Amino acid sequence: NGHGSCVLWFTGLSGSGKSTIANAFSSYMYQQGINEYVLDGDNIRHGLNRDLGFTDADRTENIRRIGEVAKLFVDSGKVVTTAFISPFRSDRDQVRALFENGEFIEVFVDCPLDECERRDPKQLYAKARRGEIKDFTGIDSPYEAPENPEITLRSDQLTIEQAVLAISDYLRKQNIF
Ligand code: GGZ
Repeated sequence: NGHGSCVLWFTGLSGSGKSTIANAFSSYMYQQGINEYVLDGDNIRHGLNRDLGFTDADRTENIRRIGEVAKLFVDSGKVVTTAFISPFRSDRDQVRALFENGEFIEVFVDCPLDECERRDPKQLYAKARRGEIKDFTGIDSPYEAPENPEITLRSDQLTIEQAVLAISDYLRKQNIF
């Protein structure tokens, strides 16, 4: 299958839709016969990174390791999708530096905090507001939005299908698909 390998690095707040869009795009790629894999909290934070929590230092180490794993997948010829908050710009930029030009595609899942908080599927924002979870991104831990992401998805204004199309359009224009 003659596609290029790359990493689609999703970043955004908890509840912004990163995992939902990443998994929808993964299904789309699978149907196209693309050799792809998704890294997310389920397969990374419960395994390789189970020793890490949510301090700034632990988040930095989480993203560093995920970047290195993503690099291995890209070297093996896959399109790898990652879905982590990755709140710190410098951490994302260090991951970017592991890749060749054009291989690291930052996908900013841009959803206003009040909308993420309104969705609150796991009631984590409510817990953070009550002080039951500390260092929660957007509440008492920072989120540094990307300054020049390759793709921005206003997830509060797009359907999942529109988001999938926006990513596939970008990859086609870059001659990756
Ligand atoms: C942010 C937290 C926290 C804190 C637990 N802050 O919505 P979710 O539940 O399913 O996704 C969030 C996930 C964030 O893990 P990441 O590995 O993506 O974060 S980072 O990139 O910053 O390392 C949320 C849950 O874990 N969660 N505590 N304090 N999100």
